[in-house]
Amino acid sequence: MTSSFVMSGVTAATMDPTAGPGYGLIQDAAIVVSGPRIAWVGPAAELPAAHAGLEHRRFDGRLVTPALIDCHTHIVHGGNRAREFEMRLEGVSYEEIARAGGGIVSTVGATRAACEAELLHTALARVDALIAQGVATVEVKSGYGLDRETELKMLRVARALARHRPVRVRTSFLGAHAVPKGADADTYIDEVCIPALKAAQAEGLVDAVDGFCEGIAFDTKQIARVFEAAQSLGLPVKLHAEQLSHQGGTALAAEYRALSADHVEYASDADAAALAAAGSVAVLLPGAFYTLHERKIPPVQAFRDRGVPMAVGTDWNPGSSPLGSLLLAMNIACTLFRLTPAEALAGTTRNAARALGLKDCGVIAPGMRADLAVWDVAEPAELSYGIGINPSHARIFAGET
Ligand code: DI6
Ligand code: FE
Repeated sequence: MTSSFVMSGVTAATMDPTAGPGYGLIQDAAIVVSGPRIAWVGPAAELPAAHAGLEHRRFDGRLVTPALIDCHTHIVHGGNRAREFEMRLEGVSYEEIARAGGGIVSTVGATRAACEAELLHTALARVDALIAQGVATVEVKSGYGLDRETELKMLRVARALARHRPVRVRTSFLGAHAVPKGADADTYIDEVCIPALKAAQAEGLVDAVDGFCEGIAFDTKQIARVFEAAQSLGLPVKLHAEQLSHQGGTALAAEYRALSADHVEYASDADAAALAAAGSVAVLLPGAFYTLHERKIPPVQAFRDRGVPMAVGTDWNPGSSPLGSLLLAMNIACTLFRLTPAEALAGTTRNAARALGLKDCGVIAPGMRADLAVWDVAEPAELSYGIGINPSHARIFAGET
């Protein structure tokens, strides 16, 4: 049941860009929630008389932010790859493991073997962990099927998550994630990936189309064919680009006015300029950087200088980023990529919404969805500062607690 109420006794980090850079902080704030939307936010002393008679819920000076948005995950998958973690610690690289038939392709085997109920069960546990940290919107990718049946199965499970939990799910079709064992990459793209995309779209399972542009995956020509198919279906695109090497994926993504280019460790200054011109978001995924012992830091200063919005996601997947905490992703983004805590929070709210093409969340402002997170902290930098700490006090999802 949604109702109308006033959240009072809060500090609000509105993340409203019109309030200037930083958190858009309002001390001693009040937030009016009206059904599933925010009706008003401002200093409590200025609460309009029209709202004064509503039920007041007091929060004892706690911080309220937009609910968090994890804009890049692979939380629907079978199995785990702990053995590869051990192998990497023994000195074998991620690429070597992938070329030897491990990596993404090994998760494909486990995901094909799992039934929908099993995949849903494990994915719900992951969604619960995110929700417990104030997350209200989660992007979920396919990409561990690499055949029509399993890609669609993954996307159906992703859609089911939102029927089982108070969470909003955006799906990305990631058929171009890896070349299946024994297949030819071009044949796979044309005869399996693109037809599977069309079938998934026909079932209403796709919100965006993603790919992995990398030496161990697909080149720009192959990804361009997938993007052409996406465009003909009226679907926006995004891309895993420049993660392990520079392949030109970021420029390609910009050409197709992608919602986002993700990872982008090896992106150049020219890539940053292209993203800025296209209005695309750079999604930083520090969990994969950390897990793979990467050295090349994304060109954060170039993104700042060019005005490229930066988002931060978990990339939660069983191989390169078994990271189930968006708060920890924010911490690593600050410590290893040198984001400011304000940039990290913008990266999991306002800019994460933009990376998903969502205009109704990620900011506390009138008319926005009442997706809010209440934290047991005094100031917003604490959200990025803590390591492995969860200060979540409450979460409001579309106006409901
Ligand atoms: N880049 C990533 O970090 C994940 N996918 C991708 O294209 C890794 C997926 C995996 O290792 O299973
Ligand atoms: Fe990923």
